[in-house]
Amino acid sequence: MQEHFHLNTPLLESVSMSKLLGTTVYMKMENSQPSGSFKIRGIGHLCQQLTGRSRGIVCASGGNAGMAAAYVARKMGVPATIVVPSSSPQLVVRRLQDEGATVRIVGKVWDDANAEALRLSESEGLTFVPPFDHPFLWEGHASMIAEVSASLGSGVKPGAILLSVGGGGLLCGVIQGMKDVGWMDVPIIAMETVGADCLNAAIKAGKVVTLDGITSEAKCLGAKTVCQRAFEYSRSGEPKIISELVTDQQALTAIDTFLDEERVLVEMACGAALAAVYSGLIRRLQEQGRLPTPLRPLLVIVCGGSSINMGELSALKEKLHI
Ligand code: PLV
Repeated sequence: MQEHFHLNTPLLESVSMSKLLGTTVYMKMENSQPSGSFKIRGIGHLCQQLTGRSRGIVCASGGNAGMAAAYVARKMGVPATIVVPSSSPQLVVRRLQDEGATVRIVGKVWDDANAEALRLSESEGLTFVPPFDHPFLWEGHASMIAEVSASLGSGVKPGAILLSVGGGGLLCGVIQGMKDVGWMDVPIIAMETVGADCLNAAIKAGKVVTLDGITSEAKCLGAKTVCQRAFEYSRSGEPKIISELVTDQQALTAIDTFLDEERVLVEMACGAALAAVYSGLIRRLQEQGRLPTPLRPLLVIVCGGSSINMGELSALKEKLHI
């Protein structure tokens, strides 16, 4: 079996973001992974650990976990069934089918699709692949921080790490990687959109809560409940997690700016993190003393995503009046 499915992605310096923030901004380009997002790291690792002689895998996904699972299944020669909610754009369904997966559309949001995936794993004897809540996923995602640390060179630490939160798997994986390289004193800025804000809601409530629904267009951030481990990290204070929200408009504007400046198209889930730079949020956190001034280099996890193309971008702009 091949060693792993993910690639060592480029760590690029963004001239335009560095100019905006007055510090060097590094972008970890997870959009360039096979299957289009960081998800391949965790899902590749998890499938290697769990799948063995599996009859097939089943994964419920907003899109990208499914893309990664379908890719890995194809490489491993096992069938993949991906369950997506009806909120996933048609282009995701097509891309999943192009990967060779059987696609089922069930329910309105990811949580509905997940219930169906669990049912299918039992009734059909398929290996269940969770998109964000599993230690093997976090172990796999952690490799991204090991790569960044190796690229930056020994002794160089970022001043903060900026990422998006859906169900919290990326957050847990990044923290795992930070533990491994001794970066636990580096704060994380954990971004969600209003209406897909399960981590922020849990922090406010002081306990894990389940959102009534997902009203954001960032469907790949649309888990109604954050994973327990992510919430525990947010309480532990190490690393410090700054949980912030942006609007869909801000996330969409960020995608547009990123396309212009870096010539890379990413989806709304990723736009949430980018918006922290472009909307002035990082600067505001510095003014409030929640991030240091001057700030050592900022590391942005460009998590990527396949739920976007030029048509989808135009449709989102129309819908959100931008
Ligand atoms: N997307 C998951 C969960 O959706 C999925 O099924 O694909 N950035 C991108 C591009 C993503 O696709 C996701 C998660 C995230 C960020 C957030 O990662 P998480 O869920 O590990 O916090 C409901």
